[in-house]
Amino acid sequence: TNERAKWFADARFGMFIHWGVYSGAEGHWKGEKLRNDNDYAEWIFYRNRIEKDEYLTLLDRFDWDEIDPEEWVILAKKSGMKYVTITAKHHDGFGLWNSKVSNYDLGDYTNPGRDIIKELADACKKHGLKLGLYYSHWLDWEHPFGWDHTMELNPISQEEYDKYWQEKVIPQMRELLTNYGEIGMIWFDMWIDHSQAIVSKEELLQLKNLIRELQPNCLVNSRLGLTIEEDPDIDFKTLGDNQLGDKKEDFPWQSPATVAHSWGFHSSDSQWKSTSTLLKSLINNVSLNGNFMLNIGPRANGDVPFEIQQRMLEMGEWLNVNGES
Ligand code: JFZ
Repeated sequence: TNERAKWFADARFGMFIHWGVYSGAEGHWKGEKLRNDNDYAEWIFYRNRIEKDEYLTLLDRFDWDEIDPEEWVILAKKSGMKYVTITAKHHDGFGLWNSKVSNYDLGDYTNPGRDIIKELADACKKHGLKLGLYYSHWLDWEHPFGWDHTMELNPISQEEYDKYWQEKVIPQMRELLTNYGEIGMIWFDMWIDHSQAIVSKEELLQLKNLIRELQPNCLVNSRLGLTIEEDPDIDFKTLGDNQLGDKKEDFPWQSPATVAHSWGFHSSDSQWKSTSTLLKSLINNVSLNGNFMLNIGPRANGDVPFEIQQRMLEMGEWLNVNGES
């Protein structure tokens, strides 16, 4: 494996954090449930066709005095996790930091302006965990030229999409890789072949090259939209959501997983996996030299659902007795 990814291959266990404006909706909008078959709470902006300014009224439900990202890091640490990856920008296009590139971000909608990426970066440094940033590059439902992936809402041209790319994606990535110290990984999210997508291979390579230039040690996952087979410079492969590994590979890989169903907090989620099921998934992947990244979807006040905390802490106790360190 490549030198850059060695820490990751050894890390084994990480925390995924899905938290954003959608957390305030808890999977419901004006008495309606999420439309369509995809009931991921973080998709509500798109599924329920919410207007982009009205969507931000959800921020009124956030309790800014209560929110402390260090608590998420402490939970990760107690659970035996070695890194955390947060949704810096999910598909809704809203940045959790103070972005000078866009007005659709936390810095512009909190007073005094909050920067959750900075707070989380500081907490990670303090507790010795690596920081990963999820950045939705392909999809951005907020930008007029971002992609809603079906084009049913706003058909856009290749030129327009490139404008979104050069105006928002590239400069925001520059901010994230410049202002927060060492970033362990950028976690991209795209699940179709780039030849079928509006984003071009050139744009994907531009993005990867920017990361290599600004932070040569920062990892890039395969959901950038390039497979390891296609580009051996990709650091690790991300399997499908909740898909576990079934064989050893020549490269590092990872399964992203949820404790229930939705990634963002969803008040109707009730099918919690048991601690032993989650431990078996972790052990399965570790035995195949893989990684397991388990998600928390904190509420608008920052609280992690009790059911998730309990299971993660039990996993941490098991690892204390049976883990390598
Ligand atoms: C994506 C996002 O749409 C979702 O909101 C969440 O962030 C998740 C981690 O990633 O959803 C996916 C992406 C890829 C697959 C399935 C769901 N896949 O490859 O099976």
